[in-house]
Amino acid sequence: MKRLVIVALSALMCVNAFALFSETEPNNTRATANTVIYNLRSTPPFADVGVLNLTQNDSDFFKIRLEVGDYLTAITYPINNPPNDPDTVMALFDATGTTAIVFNDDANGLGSAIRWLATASGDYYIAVTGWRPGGTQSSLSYYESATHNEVGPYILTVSVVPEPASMIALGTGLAGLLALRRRRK
Ligand SMILES: [Ca+2]
Ligand SMILES: [Ca+2]
Repeated sequence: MKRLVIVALSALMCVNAFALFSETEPNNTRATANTVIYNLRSTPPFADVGVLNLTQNDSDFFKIRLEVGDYLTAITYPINNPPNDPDTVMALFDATGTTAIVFNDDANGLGSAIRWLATASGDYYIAVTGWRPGGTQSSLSYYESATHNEVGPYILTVSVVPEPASMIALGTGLAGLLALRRRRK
């Protein structure tokens, strides 16, 4: 019983997978998105972090698998002159849509952050590019046909946790196990 509780607690408390991912150019479109996060994916909760690089007119696309109820958080952090350079813009797209599900320009300094509770299971794409004046930051073309002068390294962290309901269910189950254990003593 004790071991079961420890295993359950570990599943609740720990990040299952953690790896430093990188990018392979070209990854400037949804069609050429890097699958590194996609391939590393394990059962949530999990998190990964990558140190990536923007060059002039560059964008970076990463494919990720989400199931209904998965809560995605992605954050970019500029390294050159933190937290402002390079100035990033980030968006989340599904497999076919040309309008972002969510997008953000500045969240921490000029870095970006997005959060989304998946309402449909499927493949999604995190897109990061450099800020430029004008343009529509929710549009796929802002990322796939980027024109900007934001150059330099940035950190991208990606985490996925289960929906709150399943976390509550797991917590209730743990409380039940502990109560059962106390009664048996
Ligand atoms: Ca790129
Ligand atoms: Ca920004």
